[in-house]
Amino acid sequence: MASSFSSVSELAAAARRLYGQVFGGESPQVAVCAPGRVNLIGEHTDYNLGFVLPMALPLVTVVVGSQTSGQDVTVVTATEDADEPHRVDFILSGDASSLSPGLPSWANYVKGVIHHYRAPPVSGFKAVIASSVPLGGGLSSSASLEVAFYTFLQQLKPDDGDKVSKAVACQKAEHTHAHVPCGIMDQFVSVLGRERHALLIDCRSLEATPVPLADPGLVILITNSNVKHSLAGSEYAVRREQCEKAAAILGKPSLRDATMKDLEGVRDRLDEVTYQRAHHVIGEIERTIQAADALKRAAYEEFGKLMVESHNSLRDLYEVSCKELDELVAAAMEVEGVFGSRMTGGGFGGCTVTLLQAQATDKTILHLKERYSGTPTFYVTTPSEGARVLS
Ligand code: GAF
Repeated sequence: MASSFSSVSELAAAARRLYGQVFGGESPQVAVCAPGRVNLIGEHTDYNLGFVLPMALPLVTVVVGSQTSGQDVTVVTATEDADEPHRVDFILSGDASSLSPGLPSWANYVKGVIHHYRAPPVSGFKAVIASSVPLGGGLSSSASLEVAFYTFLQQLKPDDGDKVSKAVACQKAEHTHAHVPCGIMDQFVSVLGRERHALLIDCRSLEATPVPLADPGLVILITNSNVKHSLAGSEYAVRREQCEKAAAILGKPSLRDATMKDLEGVRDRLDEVTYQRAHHVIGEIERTIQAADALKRAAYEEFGKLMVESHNSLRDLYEVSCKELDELVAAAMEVEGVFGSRMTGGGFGGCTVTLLQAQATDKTILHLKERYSGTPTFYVTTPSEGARVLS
């Protein structure tokens, strides 16, 4: 009953076919992919150097392509978007101007990754992109594109870094070329994701602890609200600034270093909004550590309760939810067999993630369809491997 999505091999086959059509029947030398992610808990904590608990998805971005002898780059995307051309051509010149952000906007991720690639100069290439990660759905379509492209470049000319520095380079691409001051979560899990595991990532030390998540009696259901409110872009940067302001008043390097007691101690020096933002972040970091512990013990009721607390805090204190996400979470929690549900990702639309008993999957989907005022899309997912080369 849940939405079916293309497998990695189907997607790669489609990308190879398109490559042949566009480039005169040639076959690409290289094929790679990188996954999107769903964050189970730990929202808006990564840029506060706290903890997050995402998992990589079976939804991926595939890049197929070949090196060319010159400096010409041609990239074609198979993704449907009537507003933007599907093909971009540019020439890699000695200065950075050829990689300046522009239109089409999807190509900025490619340019950003070339710009931050750890083994310059990059030579010319032609490539085709295909993705099963819904665009702008809060499942990290952009990080999966960045990481897939970085992985593609590594096949053309190996770089000198480890996996963490690869994630950091892709995060920089997002900062400079998409102008989103994101944290490290999405790129990190897209590079380092592990099959059958979520990752507890310490966003300060950049160390990750895999947490087993492969219970056949348990389902991770993603529900796409299929709405994206325009606030998403601008409000993200505003939240970051509010957190930095709170940390400065607290006299701490980041909100990771503050406790609830610290926060109460400076309450009279914080305006109400800044207080609420900091309250969410400090509480969410605690919840994430507790949730990872609950997951290790297979204490799903406890985990689910923390998911709902996280959602309520994002709705009321951090104010990044919206009526559609609230509706989906409330409806999911009405179904017997559901442990917990919450919005996932940056917010203002996109997806919810729900943890439930496998046997309750069909009735949960039916109930959400019935109760949601919009048209949802469902994905029953399992934790998957990070970026990889395809044979
Ligand atoms: C977006 C960002 F890209 C992440 O870094 C993270 O901050 C997330 O929003 C919120 O937790 O996905």
